Amino acid sequence: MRLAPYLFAAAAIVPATASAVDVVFDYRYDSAGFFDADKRAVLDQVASLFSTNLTDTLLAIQSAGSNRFNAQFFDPLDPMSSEIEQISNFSVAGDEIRIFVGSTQFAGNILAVGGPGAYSAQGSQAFLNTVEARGQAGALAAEPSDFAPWGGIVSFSSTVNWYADTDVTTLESFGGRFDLYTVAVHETAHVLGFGTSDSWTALLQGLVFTGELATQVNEGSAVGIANDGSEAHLAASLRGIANGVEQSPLLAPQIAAGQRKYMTDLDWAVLSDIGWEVASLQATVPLAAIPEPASWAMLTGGLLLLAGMTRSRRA
Ligand SMILES: [Ca+2]
Ligand SMILES: [Ca+2]
Ligand SMILES: [Zn+2]
Repeated sequence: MRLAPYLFAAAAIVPATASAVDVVFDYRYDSAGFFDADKRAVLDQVASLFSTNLTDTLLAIQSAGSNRFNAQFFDPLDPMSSEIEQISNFSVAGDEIRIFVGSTQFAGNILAVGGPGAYSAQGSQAFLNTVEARGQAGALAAEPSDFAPWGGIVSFSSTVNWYADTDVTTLESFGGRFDLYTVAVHETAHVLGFGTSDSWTALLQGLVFTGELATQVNEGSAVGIANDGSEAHLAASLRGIANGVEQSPLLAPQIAAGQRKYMTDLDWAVLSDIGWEVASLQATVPLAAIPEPASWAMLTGGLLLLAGMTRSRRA
C-alpha cells in the first residue's frame, strides 16, 4: 500500500534541530564483543563522514500515547535468517539514524551485509507520515524521490581478518586483511537507501541508474549498475573521483584484501539523486594512494529484503 503525498501540517510545529544527519552506531546486539575499541573508532569515523556531508533535517520519531512506532530489522547477529527483531515503542531523535551492528559467520564470500530497517506503526496520519518520511515530502510521493529511514542494521563477518584503522587520514599497508572502514562505509550507504530504497528503484531502467546528477558526474554516459543479481550496486567498471584520483565506485559489489576505497563523486551523486542533501561530492578523507586491485576477492552484499517490508507491515 502506498500513501498519497500528504502535506506536512505536523512539521511546522516541530522545532528545527541540527543541520546535518546524525548517524549513530548502536552496539547493543554485540554480545560477541566483535567491536573492540579499534573497531568502534573505525565506525566513529564512518558516522562522522556521513553526518558531516548529509545535511537533511530529519524529524524525530517519538512513540507516545496512541502513536506507536515499532522498529523491525533482521538480527545483526544472524542477518540471513528470516527472523525479525522488534523494538516496540521505539523512538529516534531528530536527524538521528540508528544503525544496529553485529557480527556473524557468513556462508560464502560475504564480508558484510547492510540495509535499512522496517517498522510497524499506529497513530495519527501525521505520525505515520513522519515515521515513513521524517519530513522528506518526496518519500511519500507515488514515485518516491526521497528516503529517510529510522536506521537499519549492518552485520560484519566474524571470520574475516579485518584491518581496523583508527586514523583513516593515513593509509598504511595492510595486505591480506580487509579494510573495515571501506566496508562499513559501503554498508552504511546501503542503510541510507543506496540500492535498497524505493527512490533508488524508481530511477532504475534495466541495468542503468538514471539519476540526473550521477549521469552528469559520469559525463553524460549511462551509469551502469552491477549485474550481480542484487540491483544494489554500481558497475565496477565505472570511474569516479576521490581525492582527485580515479577509482572504481565504493558502491561496486566487491573489494580486494589490502584495498581501501573512498566515496567517489559518483557515489555521492547517487545518494543525492535518491533524495539526500549532499554538501560536497568530494567529501572524503585526506589524500592517500588508491591502489587498483589486480583481482577482486570477496563480496559485500546489500540486504534488499528489508527495503520492501515497510509498507506491507504498517498497521
Ligand atoms: Ca591510518
Ligand atoms: Ca532528503
Ligand atoms: Zn553492497
